[in-house]
Amino acid sequence: MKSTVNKRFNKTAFQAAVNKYLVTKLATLPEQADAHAWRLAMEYALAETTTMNLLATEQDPKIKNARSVNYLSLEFLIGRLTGNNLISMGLYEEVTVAMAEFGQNLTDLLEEERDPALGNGGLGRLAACFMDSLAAEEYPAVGYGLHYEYGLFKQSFNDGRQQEAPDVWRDETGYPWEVIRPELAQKVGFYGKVEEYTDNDGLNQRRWLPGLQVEGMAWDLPIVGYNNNSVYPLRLWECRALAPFSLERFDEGNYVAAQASHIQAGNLTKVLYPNDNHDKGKELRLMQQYFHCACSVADILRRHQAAGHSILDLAKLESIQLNDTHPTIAIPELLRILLDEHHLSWDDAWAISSKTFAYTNHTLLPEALETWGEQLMTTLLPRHMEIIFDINLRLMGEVAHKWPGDIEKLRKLSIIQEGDERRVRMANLCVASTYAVNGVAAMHTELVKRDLFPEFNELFPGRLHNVTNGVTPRRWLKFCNPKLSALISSKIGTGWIKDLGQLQKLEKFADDSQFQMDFMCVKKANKQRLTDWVAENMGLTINPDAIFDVQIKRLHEYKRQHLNLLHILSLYHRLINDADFKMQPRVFIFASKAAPGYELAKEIIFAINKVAEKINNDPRIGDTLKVVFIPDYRVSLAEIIIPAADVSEQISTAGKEASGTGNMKMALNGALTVGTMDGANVEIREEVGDDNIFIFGLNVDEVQALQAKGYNPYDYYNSDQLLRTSLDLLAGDEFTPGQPGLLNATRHSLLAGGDPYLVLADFADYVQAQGRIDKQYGDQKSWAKMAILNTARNGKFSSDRSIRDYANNIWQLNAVSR
Ligand code: GLS
Repeated sequence: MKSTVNKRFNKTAFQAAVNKYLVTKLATLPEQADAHAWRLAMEYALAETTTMNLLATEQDPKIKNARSVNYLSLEFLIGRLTGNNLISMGLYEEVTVAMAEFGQNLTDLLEEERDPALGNGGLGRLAACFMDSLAAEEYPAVGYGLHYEYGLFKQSFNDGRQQEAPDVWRDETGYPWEVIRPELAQKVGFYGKVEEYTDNDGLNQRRWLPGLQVEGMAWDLPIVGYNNNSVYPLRLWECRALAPFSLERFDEGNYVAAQASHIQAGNLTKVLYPNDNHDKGKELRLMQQYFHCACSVADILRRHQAAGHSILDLAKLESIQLNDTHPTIAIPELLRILLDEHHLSWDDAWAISSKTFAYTNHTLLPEALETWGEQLMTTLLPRHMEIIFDINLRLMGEVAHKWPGDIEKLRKLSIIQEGDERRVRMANLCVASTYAVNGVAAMHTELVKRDLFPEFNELFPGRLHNVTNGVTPRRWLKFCNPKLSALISSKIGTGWIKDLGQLQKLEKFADDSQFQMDFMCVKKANKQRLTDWVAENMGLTINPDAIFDVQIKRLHEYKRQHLNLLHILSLYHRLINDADFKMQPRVFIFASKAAPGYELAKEIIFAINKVAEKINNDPRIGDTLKVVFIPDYRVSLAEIIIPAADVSEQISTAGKEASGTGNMKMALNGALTVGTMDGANVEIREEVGDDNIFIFGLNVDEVQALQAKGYNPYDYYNSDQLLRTSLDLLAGDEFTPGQPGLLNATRHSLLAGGDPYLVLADFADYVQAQGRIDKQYGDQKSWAKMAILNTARNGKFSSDRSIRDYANNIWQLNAVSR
């Protein structure tokens, strides 16, 4: 094995650095410092190493001359960095000892760190897992994102209703892991006009004269390669006003107006848009997107040219991966630079850009497919709009050539959507302008080919790929579940941390009684840890011997948290009204944020909270049924909940969840999935086998057939008594004493509202599947075996494998070890 940071660790020097930062950065002394100061000083001391390695990696000629990938994403939901970095650096034990000598407990210090919540949900978390795997696998990479001042809002409940508060993720003293890079700052323009001029060679050229300029400041976070010497940057751009601000206005003596541009510029990266799987089309959001793209593309070109490479070789050395359509404007931005600044011909510019960009589609939901009004685009980015029209003109030419006279095809494939207001379809722009497009799970990719882009698939054969998502085993097994990690390593060694497929070796212990006991003992300890957390933070007592049934993800109708709620209501009803009804004690655990503007999602949260309040305090129920809605779901909470899960709820309407990644995390940690044939559930089932998963509900084709035929939720409501009784519990004042109808919004959406996600259609089958789970849990031995097999057979879902798939099939990238 190569030399690693670990072997160079010098405890005395490290402790001296911690002392130095306590005094110089935090103005305190070891005798006076609180946990907060100790934690920061420790991080500053550790960041010395990561910053040095980041620079060394960046300067390494091997890296400069290697082909690399640039991962552009508006979201990186990185979570706390310290624990994970310690593991990657191989310093966890050493630093535990070094801090203990200061009288500080490392685990407690790690709990001090705020989560940088620079993303909404799965899409942002995937980007973070991918960065971890790029560094672990040593594929040269730079992540490009935004340095939001406020991350995803903090959630609390007031009488069961979601409240939002701003999330300040950085300390007043700064965030120790990041380093500012003023020499990498970029200027970014907006608005203004396009001008035609004749250059020195007498050629007609076009150029954009922006009306507003801002500055993009670069902040680098270190992405530390596991057990190697590579540290790649996650480069986050912060928007700042350019100084001196608007001189023109200043000269007019209009001091306040001059400040206004400062305020406007400062607003651009103030806050992350809190929408998951939903496009709101706000001007400020488009400005964020362009700001992100302009800074990132400029930086990619800067790196490329600084390494001595010709612009003509860009596509040979750089691949730019667009994480969803959010960074699509990078395409016209690169073209603009190649055309207007490098004065390449269209064909030459296009040859470069169309071989540089690749695009990942993360959703089929129509409301999430971004479009931007032509007028807004023309006002904000006039030159880019021209270039988009030029791309479309050529695309329409290709379509007309392939399907002569087929107006319908032109209409469908056009980047410009006609209508009262013309709009730019960002997904079409992506498919037309990239060399590879991928879906995120096998079934999702099939649906992209079959339903979303069938014509594009014909027009550009071979462009559409599948790369099934994955999760990093470092954070989602080794770090979050140290007890299970130790048990696994005691049986099969530690190779699984870098090669998750090795978990297969556990299969041979699935029938071993001792191993089953050890495995369930670890699960119990993790459930106890969550139980303690809930008691301490929510004042609620739950029983760690009950089934922990977990649904943690963004709140969305398609994810069907209300299907879960209906099942809970049915259990409650039966426990009270049916003396013969028996069930294993169960704790239903939810954690979820709703987009602040998504009213129904917030109503569903309210309903779950109100039902929980009643059930948890109903003496007739006792310990048998509990419902816990943990507020402020975030990465660090997931790290406590996932290892404690017995049952993983993955119950989206078939065809709606592109992949899911929580499903992978929980299965990996030994939870059994109850799920629909949707997203990556399909592949999890393939891996674990039908006997080790609880599949229920309509499949995609059945969903589509039912909808085509005309779905009527009342058909189910009228014919299924348990369903009717459960749903009607929401109508009265059972859970809101004295205030009947308060929970009606949820019920209404499922009946008169038409039940767009077929909750009622899947209810009966879901209840049955839950019955099978209840029965199975009664047989602890066979449950243990199933849980072990889930851990053993989920190696496929490592993001290391996803990244190797991208590297081999899309990016054509080689690893560079240093
Ligand atoms: C999402 C999908 O909804 C998830 O199914 C998927 O796992 C994730 C990562 O590919 O991307 N798309 C989205 O807009 N938010 C997501 O979480």
